[in-house]
Amino acid sequence: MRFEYAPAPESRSVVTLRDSYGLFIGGEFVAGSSVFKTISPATEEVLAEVTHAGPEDVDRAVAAARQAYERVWSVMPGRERGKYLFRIARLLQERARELAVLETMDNGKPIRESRDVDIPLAAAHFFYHAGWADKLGYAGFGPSPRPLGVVGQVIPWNFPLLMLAWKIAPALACGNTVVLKPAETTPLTALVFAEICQQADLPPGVVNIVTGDGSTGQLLVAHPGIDKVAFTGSTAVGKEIARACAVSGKRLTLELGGKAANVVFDDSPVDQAVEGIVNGIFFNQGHVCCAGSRLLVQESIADELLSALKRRMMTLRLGDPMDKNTDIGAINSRVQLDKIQELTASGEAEGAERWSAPCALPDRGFWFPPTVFTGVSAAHRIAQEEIFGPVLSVLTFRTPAEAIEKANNTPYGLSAGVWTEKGSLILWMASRLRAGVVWANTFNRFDPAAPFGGYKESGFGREGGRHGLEAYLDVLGGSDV
Ligand code: TAP
Repeated sequence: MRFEYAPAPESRSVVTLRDSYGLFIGGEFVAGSSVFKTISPATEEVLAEVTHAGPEDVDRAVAAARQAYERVWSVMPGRERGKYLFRIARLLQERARELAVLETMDNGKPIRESRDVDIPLAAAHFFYHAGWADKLGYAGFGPSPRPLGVVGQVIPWNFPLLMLAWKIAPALACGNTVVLKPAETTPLTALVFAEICQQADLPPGVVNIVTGDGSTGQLLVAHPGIDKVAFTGSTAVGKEIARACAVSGKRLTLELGGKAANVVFDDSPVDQAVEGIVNGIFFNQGHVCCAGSRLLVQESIADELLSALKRRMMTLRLGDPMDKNTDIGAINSRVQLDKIQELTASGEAEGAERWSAPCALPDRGFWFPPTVFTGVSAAHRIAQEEIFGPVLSVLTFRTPAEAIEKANNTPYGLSAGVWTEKGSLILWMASRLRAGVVWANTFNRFDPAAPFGGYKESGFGREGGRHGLEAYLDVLGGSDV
């Protein structure tokens, strides 16, 4: 049954947008070489003008980070660093509503998700890593692991503030300073985060934010003053960065794409599995690296499960991301929409059957309806390539062994899901799935204490948990932090 809801738009009044934003270097907002505009993908309205950092700007930011590293941050006792991180975490909570609204305006994701997932998890990452700052000697990397130095961090647009938190919180907790480049289409919450660093009295230069496009990212990762690069984004760009870092001796972690299998066995409760499938692929419009974009369903329940899934998809509300009833928001950019359209057209051309939930798409902005492809074979592009949109490819299997073979038949290895009531089958599957995270009877669960990362073309290194600290420590070092 479909309930009609009156619109319940969240107010934008909590956000004060500036007309233009500078770069955040050495604790201050400074002008840069040129500017670009950031728009709302739901309405195409211009939100603000943002500075494009060129070579001199990146030089300045790296120099500020180096100075802060040598004079202040690397010599500060861990318990003092921890206080700053706790302060940032509390400020993120205090400004949570403003950050959630701004994230939804700039990214297009439903306010329910930015309010209930992105911002609380970003604060949780700072709380979690604040706790580690004075306990690094007990993390299992020797009695006094040392920081690495200045870290260059480049993040994507799908979880702008959350990805920033995943990068900055562990780096700072371990005693490193950072220069971070947010994605071109979603710079605004990173710039409010810069204000939060000022509010927290973070020593100048410990965090520097340089906005810009891929060329700014390229300048940052290639900069000789950077000791470590941390990147989240596409596998194509990740490979380019890996090549650049290989000859420079910089430390590197890469969190790249995925094509996760969500495997549903015939003994799983169908309604619960349907919720997990919907959450797995339609959360954040499917702009999720670990999205459950390939549904592997046991043949004997395929018809029943697909009917239930389509019924559920017909209840999903697509539209204004600021409306608290909205389930599916806007696609983040025209470029991403084009990519989704191109890949879904290839699915039809290669013989798969497309079904989209009937829903009216708004006239302005970038939109794509929740879509399922059946009759998909492992060779189809929609079974192999990351679509990064609200599109599910369905394949069937008969035995657990066949499920494993199909699930692992991908160049990626970031995440997977298993749905069955048999605990032994969950363990059997989890030990054979080549994926960094395996969820059982749930999907898309995140916790700062749980390490996250991939195999194969999904990258290397872990973020979160004790394992995530290793990426920001010289584990062979000797003196105190
Ligand atoms: P990318 O094009 O790879 O962009 C990621 C970031 O890198 C952006 O800030 C981008 O800047 C910058 N960049 C682009 N070219 C660069 C270069 N040559 N050198 C250095 N930096 C460069 O990916 P995207 O389109 O933003 O994000 C979607 C992809 O990211 C998907 O494939 C998704 O799977 C992956 N992703 C993975 C994860 C994890 S945790 N594994 C998480 C989120 C997303 P501009 O935005 O200015 O172009």
